[in-house]
Formats: sequence, C-alpha cells, structure tokens
Amino acid sequence: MGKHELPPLPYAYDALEPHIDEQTMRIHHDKHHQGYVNNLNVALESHPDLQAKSVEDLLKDLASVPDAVRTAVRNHGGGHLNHMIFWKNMGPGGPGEPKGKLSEAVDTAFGSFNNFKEEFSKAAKGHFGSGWAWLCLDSVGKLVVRSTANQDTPLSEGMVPLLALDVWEHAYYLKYQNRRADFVDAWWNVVNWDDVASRFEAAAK
Ligand code: MN3
Repeated sequence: MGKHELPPLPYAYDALEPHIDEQTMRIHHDKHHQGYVNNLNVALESHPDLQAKSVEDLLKDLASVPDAVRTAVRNHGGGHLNHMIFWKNMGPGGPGEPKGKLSEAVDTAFGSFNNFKEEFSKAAKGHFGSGWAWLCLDSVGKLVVRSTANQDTPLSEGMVPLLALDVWEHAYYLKYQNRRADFVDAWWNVVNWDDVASRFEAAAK
C-alpha cells in the first residue's frame, strides 16, 4: 500500500472553537500527527513487506513486527492510528449523546450515559503523563473504559477502539495550560457520536 499519508481534517481547523482552539488543531494535526506519519514511513523504509500492511494490521500483531522496528511501529504507527480515530471522533454541532444500539450498550455496560461520562472523564483526568483515554469494545463484545500510555492503542490488546481522547499536553496546553480537567470537560461538547456509533456497529457485527 506504499507510504502512509496524513488524511486532512474532516472539518475546518476552527470548527471545534471555543472548546478546542484553531492554533492547537493546526499544530496538533499538521505538525504532531504529520510527525508520526513521517517517522512511521522512515521506520518502514527498510521493510517493504511491512509497507504492504495497513497500520491497523501492524498494530494488531506487534509481535510479528521485527525487533528492529517494533518500537517505532508501536509509537509512530500508534500515533498515526490514534490521531486518525481522534479527529473523526470529533466535530462541530454538539454536545450530543449516543443514540440507538450504542446508547443501549452504554446503559448496559455503565448504567447510564452520565455514569459512562464520569468513568471516562476519570480515566482521562487521572491518567499519569502522556496517553489516551478510550471507550473500547473488548474481546467478548463488552464496552469498557481504558487508558493507555504514550501512543499505545487498545487494538494491540485485542480491543476495538470506539472513542479516543488525547491527553498529551500538546492536545490542550496552548488554551488550557495545566488544566487538563477543564479540557476534558470541554471536549464532551465536540464528540461526534455518529462516528462512535458507526465504529460500534461495524465492530459489534
Ligand atoms: Mn496528539
């Protein structure tokens, strides 16, 4: 499949204002995400067999990636995939909430949407250092909240990521400085629940 490429944002850089500012979106997408893509491509230059695989397939089976590039694939491939999910998980026009089958599954797993938000927010706010908070479908088809360090992805642990929140400082520092909790609270306003639902429905089949 050749070199990995950075997809454009599916909305304008300022579309998530005032919750996520335009400058943060420009730097985060054009510089940070582009950096993961570039570094992944550099790592795979000497491994044409791995270039033929999607980033999802690489991360699902890290054990099969040769030692020499496994850490680079984990970090930069993870960075590439996690950010692709993150951008699509967001959009203007919120706040919304899950509907249909996703809503039922959230209620079954967490008791209510509010309970889910509380658990997810706690994972995001409480994660020590750089990383991500996630809503995932686990290997037995149950919705679970997780956090991962650095650019690790739940895909490498046999789970399907449905909703991702980047809690690296680069995701919020320009606007929120040290106030990660305020960023997490504001972020609920820009979650694109239609995207989360389509991931859920594809994975739950
Ligand atoms: Mn990031």
